[in-house]
This record gives sequence, C-alpha cells and structure tokens, in this order.
Amino acid sequence: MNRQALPQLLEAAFGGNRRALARLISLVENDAPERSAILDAVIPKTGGAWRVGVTGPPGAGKSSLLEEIVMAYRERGKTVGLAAVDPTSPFTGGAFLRDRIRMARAGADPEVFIRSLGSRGSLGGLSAQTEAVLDLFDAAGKDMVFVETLGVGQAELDVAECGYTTVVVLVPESGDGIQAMKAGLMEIGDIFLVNKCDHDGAALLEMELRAALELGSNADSWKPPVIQTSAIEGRGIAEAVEAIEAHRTHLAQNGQLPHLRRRLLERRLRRGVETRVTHALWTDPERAAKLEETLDKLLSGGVGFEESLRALLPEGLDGEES
Ligand SMILES: Nc1nc2c(ncn2[C@@H]2O[C@H](COP(=O)(O)OP(=O)(O)O)[C@@H](O)[C@H]2O)c(=O)[nH]1
Ligand SMILES: [Mg+2]
Repeated sequence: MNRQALPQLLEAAFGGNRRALARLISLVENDAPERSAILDAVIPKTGGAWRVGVTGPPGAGKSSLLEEIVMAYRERGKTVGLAAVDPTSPFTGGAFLRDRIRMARAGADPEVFIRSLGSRGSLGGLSAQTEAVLDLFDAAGKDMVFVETLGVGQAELDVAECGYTTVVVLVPESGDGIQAMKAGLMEIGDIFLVNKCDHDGAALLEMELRAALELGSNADSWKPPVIQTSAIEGRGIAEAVEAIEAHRTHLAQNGQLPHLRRRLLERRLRRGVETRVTHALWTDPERAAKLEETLDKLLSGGVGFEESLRALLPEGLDGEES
C-alpha cells in the first residue's frame, strides 16, 4: 500500500465505509506492515461502542441468539459490529459458513458488520486480534459491538472477557451447568442465558445456575440475571437485551466503567508485552541453539535443572549481576 492510501482508508472507515473497514480488518488480521499504524490511529477514535462478549459451549445457540439480539438492537436503531471467533477452524471456513447461514438476516443488513476471525496472528494471539477488530468496529461508529467465542479454554476465556458485559449461553443438556462451573464461566458471566428453553430441563438448569451464583462470593453489587431463551421461538430475547442495557446502566451509574476500561486495557497491555517477549525469546536462533545444547547436558546429567534454566534466561533475569 502506498503512503497516502492508509490515512484515506482510515478516514473512510471512520466515516462508516464498509469496504474500508473490511480492508483494515484484513490488514490487521494478516499482520500487515500497516498494522501498528492502524491500531495507533484507531484507539483515539474508540469509546463510543458498548462491547459485549458472548460465550458458551459449541452448539449452545450463541450465533442463533446473537442474530436475534442483533436484530432487536437494529429495531432500536443501533448499528452493530459482530466478530465471531472460532479458533478450532482457522482456515477451513467451516464456522464461518455456518455462522453466515445462521446470521442470514443480520448479515443482509447494511448496518450490521459481521466478521469471522480465526487467525491468532503472531503479534499477540487470538485475543489481541479480536480486540483490534473490536476497536475498529468501535472507531467506525458501531453502537454495539459483539464478540462470539467458544467457552472452552483459557485463550477463549480471555476473548470472552474483552467486553464490558459478558453473556454466558448454556443449554439444558449434557450437564452444561456442571461444565460451566468447571470451565470458569460462572465467574465471568454478567448475564446467563439458558437457551433452548423449548427443550426439557431449562427450569432445572436455571435453578442450578441461580444456586451456584448465590454461593459465589460476589462482592460486586450486580446480581447476574439468569434468563431462559429460545432463539428458535424468539423467546427471552427482549429480556436478554434489557439485561444488557441494565448492566450497562449499572456500570455507568456506579462509576465503575472507567475502572473497568482501565482494567481491560491493563490486561491487554500485559498480554501484549508477554506475547511479544515470548515470541522474541524463542525466535532468537542463539537461544534456540542453546536450548538444544542445554537439553543434551541436562539429559546426560551434566548440569542441574535450575542451572539449565538460568542459562536460558535473558540477561538481567538470570539472577546474575550484569
Ligand atoms: N431447539 C432449539 N434449537 C436451537 C436454539 N438455538 C439454537 N438452536 C440450534 O442449535 C444449533 C446450534 O446453534 P448455533 O447458534 O450454531 O450455536 P453456537 O455454536 O453456540 O453458535 C443449531 O442447529 C440451531 O438451530 C433454541 O433456542 N432451541
Ligand atoms: Mg456460533
């Protein structure tokens, strides 16, 4: 890209141009040389959007529910950006296609921008990529920004927690309640949706979740609501939207939002530093060679573990006077 093109592209995207926005997202996702300049330009333009992370096990109905929720926001005249993260299928496009079908109505709306993300990139992992995309949506003037992610591992939990409001979707099947408690979903949810309430067991799961939430020592004054929904029958959608709005009002009225924003940015900076340091460490050919050498010595009993460890640490961190 030539030098002049980027400022124009940014201006077009900030003005709401879809193609410019799509282009910027691709550049960020592909770790293009323009990535840093884009991210630096975008940050000052952010802050207008409300960010919502939606997580839960695969097949719980996150995409189906999101389509309903997104359409409900559209009826309120709000513009929407939605990022769907499926790290299990980075290149196959399987999730992409499925979600596109699931979101046929929302996807056809010119005021809804949907993007599937799969690339972890090298410059900060999945959550860094996702957060960059959310910033781009925000800077492009979207009122509501959603991210859908699987609630399966730490990397995914990190992504789920990048919103101001975190929605956990569960279904009354196969011990979802227990799974959620084990996976740490109970701790991160601001709102719990018991989806597929057209199936048996929704009331039971709702009770289980309420009991678990009572037990959790939550010092926060926000009591996470548990709402039965059916994406298929359109039930509970208005209540889910009301809950998101109530959480937003709660954070604003309690003056917690600046603190939350600061905490989210802190996590993001820390993670960014850690990822880059790790990357720099192991891409250093000298250290890579040293690692092999150290392993040989360690296995032959020539040196101890701590000594080996110190030999691999960067200068200044190895406990030696520099
Ligand atoms: N019966 C019923 N099926 C649903 C409901 N919501 C989603 N589904 C179905 O569950 C499957 C998985 O939905 P999807 O939205 O892709 O789940 P995701 O993996 O969590 O995004 C699809 O076949 C949906 O049609 C619901 O409320 N009731
Ligand atoms: Mg989905």
